[in-house]
Amino acid sequence: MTNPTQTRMKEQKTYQFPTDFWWGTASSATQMEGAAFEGGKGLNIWDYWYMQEPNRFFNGVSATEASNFYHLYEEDIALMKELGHNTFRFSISWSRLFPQGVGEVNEEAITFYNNVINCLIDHGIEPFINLYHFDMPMALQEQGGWESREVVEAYVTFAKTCFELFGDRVEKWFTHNEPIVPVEGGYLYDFHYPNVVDFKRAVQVAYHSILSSAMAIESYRDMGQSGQIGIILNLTPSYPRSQHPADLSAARIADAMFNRSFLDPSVLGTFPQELVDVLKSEDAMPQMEAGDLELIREHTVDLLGINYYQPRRVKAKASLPNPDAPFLPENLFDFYEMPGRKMNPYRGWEIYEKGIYDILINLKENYGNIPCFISENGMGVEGEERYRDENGSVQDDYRIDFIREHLKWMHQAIEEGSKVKGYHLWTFMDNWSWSNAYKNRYGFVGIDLDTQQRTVKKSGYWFKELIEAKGFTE
Ligand code: BGP
Repeated sequence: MTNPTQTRMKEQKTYQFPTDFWWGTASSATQMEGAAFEGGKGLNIWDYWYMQEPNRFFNGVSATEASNFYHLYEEDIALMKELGHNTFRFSISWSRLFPQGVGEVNEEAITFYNNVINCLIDHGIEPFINLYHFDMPMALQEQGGWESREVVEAYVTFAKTCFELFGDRVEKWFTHNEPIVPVEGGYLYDFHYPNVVDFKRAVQVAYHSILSSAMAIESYRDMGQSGQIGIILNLTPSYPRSQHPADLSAARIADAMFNRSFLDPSVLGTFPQELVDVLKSEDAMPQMEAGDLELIREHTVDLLGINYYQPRRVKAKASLPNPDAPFLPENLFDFYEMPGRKMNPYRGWEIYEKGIYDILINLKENYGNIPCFISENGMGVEGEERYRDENGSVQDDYRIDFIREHLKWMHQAIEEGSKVKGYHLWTFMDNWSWSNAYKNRYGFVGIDLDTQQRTVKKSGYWFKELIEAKGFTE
C-alpha cells in the first residue's frame, strides 16, 4: 500500500512580482572601486585610518585595491547585464570628486562616473546613485566631520555638483546610506574613525546628517531635477521579549533611537517625542539654527531605501548601568537573544525573514505607504571557497534560501498593499567590508583576490532566472 503522506504533492505556490520591479544589487565606492590613491582621489577616513591602525582591519587588508571596479567597470557592468539586472546602486566617492572635500573638482572623477553611468544605461541598467556611504573626505574630518556645520554646507555643494553633472541621466538619488552607522561606529561604539565615544557628539553628528539630507533634497528640487530623491536606512524592527509593559517600553525606546531617529524626520519631517525626551534628559540636544526644523519638515523623501539584515530583540533593563560610564542607548534597555533563533554565524546576525514584512507593513500603516524598495539584504559567509565546484563557481544554496525566504515575505507585503518597488542584494560581487575587509563574502559573483578574477556563483544564475520569470514557484 502506498503511504498517502508520501504521494501527496507539496502544494505549489507562485510568487510573481510586478513586471516593472527593480531587480539588482547595491554597492559603495570605498568597498568596490579600489584605486584609492589613483585618478586624483583625495584621502577619506578609511584610507587615513588604515594608515594609522592597520590592525583594525581583518587580516590587515585595506580598501586600496578593493574589487578594482575603477578599472574593471566595463566587464563588471556587462556581467550585471548578463545576470539580468535592471537597476544598480553605487555611490560617488566624495573625496574622488572633491579631493579636499570642497573647492576644486577632480576632472578624472567626472570622467569615471560619466563612464560608469553611460555604460550602465547602454546596458539597460538604471543607475541609482547614493551620495554618502560612510566615506568622509579626510580634509573635512579634520574640520570636525559631521559635527561641523561647515561640513554640512560642503556636503550640499557636493550633492548639487553631482546633480548638475549627472542629473540629466540619473533619476534615482539617495542622500545617505545608513546614516546611523557613522554615528554608531564613529561616535558611540568605536568601530569607525574617529573612534569617539560621546553621546552628545553622536547626537550632533546624527542631527547634521539629517539636516544635510533635507538640504540636499531642497537643492535637488530647487534645481528642477526630474527624478526622485530619497534616503537609504537600515531598519531593524525592535521585538520585545514579552508583552510585559517594561519589555514593551524597552522595545519602543530602542525603536525610537535606532529606527525612528532617522525614519521619522526623513519620511514625516518630524522627530519622535520619545527620542527628544531622552536627549533632553541626557542634556544631549544638538545645536540647531533657526529655520532648521522647518527645512527638515518641508523636505522629506520621495522614495525610501530599506536595508534589512537582522531584527533587534529587546527586553527591559535588568540592572542599573554604571553611572560613570559613557551614556549609550543600551542604558535604557537590554538586548535579548531569542531562544531558537536562526543565525548567520559568520556575521553574528540573526536571520529573521518575516522582519522584512513587518517593516513594509509598518511603513504602509504609519508612514503613508511611502514608495520604497529593499536596497540591501544579503548574507555574508566566511570561507566560501570550500563550496566551489570544479569550475570555481561557489554553490551557495544557503544564499539562495536566504533570498528566497525574504522574497516570500516581501511578496506577502505586496499582496497586502505595500508600495515596495524592488529588491537589491548586497552585493553584486564580493567586496571589501569596513572592518571585516574580505572576511565575509556577499556577492552573486565571487572574486579571487589574487587575480581579481570574477566567477558567478550559483545564486547569481538563480537570480537571473528569477528575474526572467519575474518570480519563482515552489
Ligand atoms: C550595510 C552597509 C554595507 C555593507 C553591509 C554588510 O550596513 O550599508 O556597506 O557593508 O552592511 O555589512 P558588513 O560589510 O559589515 O558585513
